[in-house]
Amino acid sequence: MKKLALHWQILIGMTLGILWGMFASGFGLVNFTLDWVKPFGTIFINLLKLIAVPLVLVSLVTGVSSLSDISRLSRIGSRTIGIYLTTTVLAVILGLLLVNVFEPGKAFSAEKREEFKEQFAGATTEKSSDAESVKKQGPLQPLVDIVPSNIFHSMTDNGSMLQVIFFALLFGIALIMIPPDKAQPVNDFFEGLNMAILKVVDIIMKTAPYGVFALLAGLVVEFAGDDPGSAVELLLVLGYYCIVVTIGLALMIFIVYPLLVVFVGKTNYKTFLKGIFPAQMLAFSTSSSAATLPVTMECAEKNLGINREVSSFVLPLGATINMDGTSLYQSVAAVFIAQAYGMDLDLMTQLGIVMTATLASIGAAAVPGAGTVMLVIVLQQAGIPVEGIALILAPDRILDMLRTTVNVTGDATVAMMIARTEGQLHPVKETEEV
Ligand code: DAS
Repeated sequence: MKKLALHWQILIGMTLGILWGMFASGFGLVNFTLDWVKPFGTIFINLLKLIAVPLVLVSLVTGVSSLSDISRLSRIGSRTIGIYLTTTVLAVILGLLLVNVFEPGKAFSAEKREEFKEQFAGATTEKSSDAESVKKQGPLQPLVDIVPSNIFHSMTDNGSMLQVIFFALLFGIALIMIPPDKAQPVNDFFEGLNMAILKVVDIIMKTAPYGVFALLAGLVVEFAGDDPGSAVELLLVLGYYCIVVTIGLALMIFIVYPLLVVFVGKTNYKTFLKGIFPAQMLAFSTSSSAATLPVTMECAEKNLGINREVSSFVLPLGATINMDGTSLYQSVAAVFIAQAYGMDLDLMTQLGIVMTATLASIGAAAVPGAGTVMLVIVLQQAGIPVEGIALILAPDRILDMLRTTVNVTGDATVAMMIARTEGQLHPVKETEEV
């Protein structure tokens, strides 16, 4: 029997995981699932994070050093960042339009809104301390944070992917500038290292169906607990809020990106979606653009025919600074909380949200929940009660799965646009598809 393509295996793993979670929460198997199933999901995510940094470092060095000249790198870089910023601002504005039209926060009853003021008064103080530390650092801090003082520290769990990218760019440019006979052995070494790392990605991906099963089983039992029938009104309004976010994210996937892929990427959107589907499924299951990056790059190269010169630069950068799904979510969440507290935000405040949600999504790490931590900055800038974040924490993990899927799709869209306009596409070999 022909082996099922990876994305169908992942989809089956996800479905069985959700079904197991629902069964477990209804039949008192919550602790069993958290103790004996969820850890395999954590192992899977760790494996992906293990390979993400070495992959970015090595593929970026090989990608950059293979560029014929530095002028092409600066052209690709400036165009990539320009398009990333444009799609992010567009996502924020779309989010603001939707939340002001649908007004999900106003669906709460008046007494519920009063209740929020007391109930959430002391919550999420640690989140505001995060924002405090970020605010104290001044306007150029995001620029300073890009330059690493110790590349080995940048590669650790609490390091920074942007710093790894900075180092890889610098090192790759240096390889272009030194005499070819001196650079060749280094290029050969990195080429071999890159092949080995891609093989590791292949091995890890064979465990994906099992990893996502465990991830989603754990998520469902955590969200439902063993008392699924609680707080009906809160659930209904949160459901409405989730629908508004989901409509925005769906418009990005089915309207905004198709226009860019078809008219600039000159590629059939169905082909594009099929090619990036494994990465989307993984983004959905892991809620981490960084953990998904190895697969996003493999899909871009093997399924979409994007040359490594582009994929190794555009995708790691996108996973770090381009989070359209996150920025749209932050704009909806901020206004939803303001509405729940009975606040009407004027146009200037909402325009301020466009700027802060764009910056917050650039600064958000490509890991689960990062967009919610950075939401604190958006709320503070707009004068919205930060404790309101507690309102939206319950469905956050599920929305994180959806917005991470949009983040990854947005990165792949820009990679497709750059590859097409730079003439950096190669024929796709059916046998090699992920
Ligand atoms: N989970 C983040 C990512 O990996 C996005 C977010 O938290 O908003 O893209």
